[in-house]
Amino acid sequence: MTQALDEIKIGGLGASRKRVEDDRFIRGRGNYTDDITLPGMLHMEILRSPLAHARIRSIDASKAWEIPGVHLVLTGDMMATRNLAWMPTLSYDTQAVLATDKVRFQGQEVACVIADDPYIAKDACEAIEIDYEPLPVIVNPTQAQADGAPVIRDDKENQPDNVIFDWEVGDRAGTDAAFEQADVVSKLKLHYPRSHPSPIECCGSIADFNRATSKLTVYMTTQAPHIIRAAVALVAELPEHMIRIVSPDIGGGFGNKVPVYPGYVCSILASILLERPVKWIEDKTGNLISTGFARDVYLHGEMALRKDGKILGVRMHTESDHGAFFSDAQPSKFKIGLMHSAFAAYDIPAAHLTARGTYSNKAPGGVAYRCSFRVTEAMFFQERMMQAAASDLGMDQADFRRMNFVHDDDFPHRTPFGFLTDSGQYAKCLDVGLRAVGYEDFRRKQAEARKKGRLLGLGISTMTEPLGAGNSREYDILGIKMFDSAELKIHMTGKAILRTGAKTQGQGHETTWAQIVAHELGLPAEDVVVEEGDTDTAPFGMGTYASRSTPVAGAAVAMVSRKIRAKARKLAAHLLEVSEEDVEWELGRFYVRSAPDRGVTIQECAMAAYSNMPDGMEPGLENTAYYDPPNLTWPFAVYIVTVEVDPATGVWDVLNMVAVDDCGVRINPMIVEGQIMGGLTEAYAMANMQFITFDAEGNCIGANYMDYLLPSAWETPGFEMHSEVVTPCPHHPIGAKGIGECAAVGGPAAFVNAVIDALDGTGVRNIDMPLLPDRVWEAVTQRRDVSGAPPVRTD
Ligand code: MCN
Ligand code: CUN
Repeated sequence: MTQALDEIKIGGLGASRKRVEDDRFIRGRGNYTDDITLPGMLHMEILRSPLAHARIRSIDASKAWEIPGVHLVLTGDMMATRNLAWMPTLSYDTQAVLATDKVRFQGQEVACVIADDPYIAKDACEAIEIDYEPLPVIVNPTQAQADGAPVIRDDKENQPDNVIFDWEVGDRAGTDAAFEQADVVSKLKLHYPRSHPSPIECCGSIADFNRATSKLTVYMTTQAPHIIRAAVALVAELPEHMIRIVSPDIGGGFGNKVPVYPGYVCSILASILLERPVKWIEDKTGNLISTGFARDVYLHGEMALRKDGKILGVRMHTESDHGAFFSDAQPSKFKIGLMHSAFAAYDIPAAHLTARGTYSNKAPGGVAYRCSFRVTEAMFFQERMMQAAASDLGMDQADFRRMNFVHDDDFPHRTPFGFLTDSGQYAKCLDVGLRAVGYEDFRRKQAEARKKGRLLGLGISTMTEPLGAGNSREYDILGIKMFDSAELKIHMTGKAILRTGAKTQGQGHETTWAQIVAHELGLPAEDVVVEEGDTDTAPFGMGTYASRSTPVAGAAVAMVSRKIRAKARKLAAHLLEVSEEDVEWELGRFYVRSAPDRGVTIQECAMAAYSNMPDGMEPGLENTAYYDPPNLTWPFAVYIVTVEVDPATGVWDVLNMVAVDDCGVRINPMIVEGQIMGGLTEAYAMANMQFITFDAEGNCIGANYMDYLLPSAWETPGFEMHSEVVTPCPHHPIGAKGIGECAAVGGPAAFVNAVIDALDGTGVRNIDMPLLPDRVWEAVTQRRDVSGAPPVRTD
């Protein structure tokens, strides 16, 4: 007699519901920061340093002030009078807002002009005269640590050199012992180039300080509005309740919109000084040259192996180039983020990581670009190392991985560096991938092709990613613990509004959160509107990055729905005139256990909450949940690529790419596939074409889309995605794990492994990314490794 709803029909868990936000995006009706115009609004432009390292002898802004339409010129000295010339970074360093003493990278913010329109402001920037005294430039960790190297951060006490940190983790003695027992030691040196998230929308803000109300409203491109509110309150010493941060629609974040940038700070100060709204919209070069870089890491590794293929131990050393300020955006206490999540999927008795970070005359880097805080580097290193080790042992790539995988019944598993993974079916994922790509068959074809001089290759990569920062015990941002929140209000007609502390930048939260509510309450997803990003209305949360939204805010959505259901049950008992214990739940409806025909819908309960509640019950049907996850979620994936390399040109083509992702229960399979496709595209770009480098003077090569290549649909290969392996997260209320970054994390090694596999027998062990044709050609023809960042031509 039950009348259970069809969950897929109401857009619940597992429905490939079309993205509701796309209705406005594809009609050009989105509301991005630059779409917002306020009465009396002024425009700000930033003057950036042309030099990578120079002392500022003087700044003369008098000509800029004289230009009609200019309202304010901000310089470092003026910022200093308000104690705002420098700001704290998320990694407990300081960063210049506007340079006072020196410029430390090309593109650094030196002055700002606020004018009637952006063109006047830009012209006025050019009228500012600055006398620079050039200083020697450092563009990599080797130069940073050379004898007599200039000290970049001479502004800091106790900073005699350019080393930011020396950090280690793991078991040094145990690892040494493992290497003593090894039959084979496999070694590899890698470089992960500097890259940039490069979202379509650049960064920007509109600060609006209203003297009459004392309220500061800032519309801005931030992935974490509440953190910004807290930072403004603490740094600018404004009362927190008088600050409202609004993230409107965001045109892609990918990590670029996590940090606090000087432009935000300057527009806020300008608005306070001028008592007018001030808009700053970064241009593309400003975005590429100064914000949110990722990677830039040198990796050295060694693996201790038994000759039967068992891994006994791993040593890793990383040299990371952080640019002029250590502003890694990450919430752990670990200096090199979650780099030591490496090898979490493999059962390895001992591991040891040493990490050194150095300053250079480059823009601050270390932002996590589609990566849970350097997991991209960790997984790249892991899977390149796995391939090298299997080759050194003469073992099959797949067999070697399978024999070292953590087993399905071995969870929770303590990784060699101390994380606790939650669940997974690693061998099964691998088998699905191998079958899909036709592994045995391909190996045969490869051998035949080789006889004819054709170079085919197959690359395997696996990845497991710690997603969901925090829990609050281990993760915090400047002392604010990591958790998240959801607030659900059911209106009397059974329609609802849901707000969370996360902030979508294209991931589709407006669609998927409603699906969780539908699953928990049986309300049609279309009856639930989702709102995020306004600190005056959304519950406090830590924002969206590290694919933490589903693991944390998504869990809060389930929990708040359950609180609502608990109250609705009391209302149902009242309406049905039975005791609460006699009431049963099925999707969307409570009924009397002994008489299943007698029931009330969740909508009827909602109406009763406002019109017919039992005596003594608080009216209304709304609640808030804060969720502190017990652990990170650990999705797993296998990516397998086949390629053909043209030895005459070094060009390589992807023949096939198979992705097997296990992110636990999928809320919206179509959105999950979109996330994977996007991540694989970025992975392909990184492996194939993308890098940012610097010449000896510190000039940024990659500050425009002629140099920094984005793959279009034309060059991006097709991807075959598999979803048949589902290992629910044991500690998440609906069993979901994060997915937003997995493919970008695990993908690059699959492409590189495939090209290196194609060169098997040539003695080439490594070509560093990007695998540009000239680098591959050089490796093939010279039969040698091609390492480091691509050289810069200065002719
Ligand atoms: N999802 C799902 N089932 C799961 C897991 C996720 O249906 N088991 C859905 C979620 O409901 C959400 C999407 O997939 O709609 C991504 O969820 P999640 O993995 O929780 O990641 P976040 O929402 O926290 O997004 C952050 C992540 C990060 S850190 C980067 S970087 C990145 C990424 O998302 N930036 C993106 N994907 C992006 N996609 C777009 N379009 N734009 C960005 O800026
Ligand atoms: Cu890792 S880039 Mo995302 O965390 O915003």
